[in-house]
Amino acid sequence: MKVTLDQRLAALRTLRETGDGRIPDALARDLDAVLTHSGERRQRSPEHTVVGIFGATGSGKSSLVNALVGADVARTHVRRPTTSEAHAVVWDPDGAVDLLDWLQVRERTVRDGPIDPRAAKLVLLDLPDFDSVERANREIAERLAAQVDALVWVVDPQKYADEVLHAQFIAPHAKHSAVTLIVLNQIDLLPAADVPHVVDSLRGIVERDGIPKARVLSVSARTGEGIDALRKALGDLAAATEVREARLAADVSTVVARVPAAGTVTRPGKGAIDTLVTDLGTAAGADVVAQAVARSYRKRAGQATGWPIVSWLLRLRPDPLARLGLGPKRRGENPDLHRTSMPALDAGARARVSLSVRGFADAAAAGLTDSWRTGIRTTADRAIADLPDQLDLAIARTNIPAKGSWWWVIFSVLQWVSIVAALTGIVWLLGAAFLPTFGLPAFEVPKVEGWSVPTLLIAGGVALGILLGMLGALLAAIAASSRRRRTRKLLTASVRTVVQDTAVAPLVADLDRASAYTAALKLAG
Ligand SMILES: Nc1nc2c(ncn2[C@@H]2O[C@H](COP(=O)(O)OP(=O)(O)O)[C@@H](O)[C@H]2O)c(=O)[nH]1
Ligand SMILES: [Mg+2]
Repeated sequence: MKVTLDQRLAALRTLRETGDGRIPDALARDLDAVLTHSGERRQRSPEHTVVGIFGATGSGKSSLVNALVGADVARTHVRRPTTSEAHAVVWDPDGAVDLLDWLQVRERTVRDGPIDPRAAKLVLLDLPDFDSVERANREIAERLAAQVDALVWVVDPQKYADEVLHAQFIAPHAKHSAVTLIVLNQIDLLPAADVPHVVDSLRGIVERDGIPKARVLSVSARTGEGIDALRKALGDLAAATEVREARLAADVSTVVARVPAAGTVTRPGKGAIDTLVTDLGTAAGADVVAQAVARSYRKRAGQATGWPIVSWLLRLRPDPLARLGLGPKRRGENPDLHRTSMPALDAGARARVSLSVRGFADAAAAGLTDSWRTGIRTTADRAIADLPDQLDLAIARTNIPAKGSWWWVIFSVLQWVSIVAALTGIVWLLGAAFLPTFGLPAFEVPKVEGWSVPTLLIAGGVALGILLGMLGALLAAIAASSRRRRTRKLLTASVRTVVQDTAVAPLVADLDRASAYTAALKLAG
């Protein structure tokens, strides 16, 4: 599928946006220049073809323009030492005025009768020497070399092989070959037999400049030899409606050739994200909290279901959850204010967060080039700075299972029943033993199968109490460990949200940006 200039320019814009801060400043400026230039040129007369005549001092640019036009419109060496301003020759000023204003070409000559039937919309520019001693002149030539639709390089037999001419001026426009003509002027100064050799030699040099496709013509502005062929060549350029686009396309190619690749993008897999979540959860104290939930549960279960004679001792121990500033949320309580007082992210934990996030980011950036890796690291650093508070808040906001269990009440009631039974037995026995000493009537202690009932009550009460205590402890241990797992799961879910929003999403956004950049580079190039 052929990519249109519009698509390439759109891709160039994407490249500029996604590459911002990732590509060298000078390149970014040149991308901007191409984007601005293309936008501005396309707003102006697309029918006109602006052809610039470029060359060194004395190569005969002005003479050539005069020869082409067939009149002395341009100032030549004889009358004035140099051409210090661009001078335009137009045949159809309608629409060309705006174009010339944009090109900042003030000197204009309007002519009748085009130099070629197809060149009615031609705009011919006689330009200052690109090697002028005047800097302002050189700048005009350079600026217009970037703006015109087609370029004609004029060389003469003495200086056609000049290194500076080729290396600094022609070669940088290599991508513009489709809109470039190379003209060897002043062939009247060469023996006719030598002309083909010089042209061949020039063609060889131009090929080495990287422009194998450029047309090379030989002319004499003085004798008029070859001028008709040049007129025809300019007619070809003017007739080719795609010339203007070809120039812009060449600009895009030239600048895109300098845009560095971003490397390969590797998206973090589910495994890597899971590991990061687990690591950061641990760093944020999720394990500590889960452990505290289990311990707190066992402690409170012990208080509620243990043998009351000894279980009250448990009350003296502090609740591990309360110590962390966590516990069941009270109604109307703002969870944001309910910050944990646990040492969630001390220096060590912060170091672990930093290490995990860096490792994660480095793995994601592994295939990328330096500037992109640096960008990803900056994103990672921002995440590392934000994560401690976010994680702390996530842990504090999580509604952890800190309430008691329904079966504690049953155990509690049964424990009191066992106590009451034992006490009843004791009082009964004491009564049976001591009432007669106070002169009160003695009573028979009833027996069941040879066992005295009060003794059975005491033994049964104590045994029930101990049994209930042991069973309660067993159930509490099982329930506590399930709560520990549930807490870890809840905390992991909270941590995952934070890690996703604060670390993974921004890093993936960076990777997406690199992908968009890579796709744009491919499309624009
Ligand atoms: N013999 C000869 N002289 C030329 C030719 N073209 C230009 N000249 C002379 O070269 C000198 C410089 O010409 P000019 O057009 O001012 O060159 P510019 O500086 O490139 O604009 C002038 O003296 C011209 O007469 C040519 O084809 N043959
Ligand atoms: Mg001149």
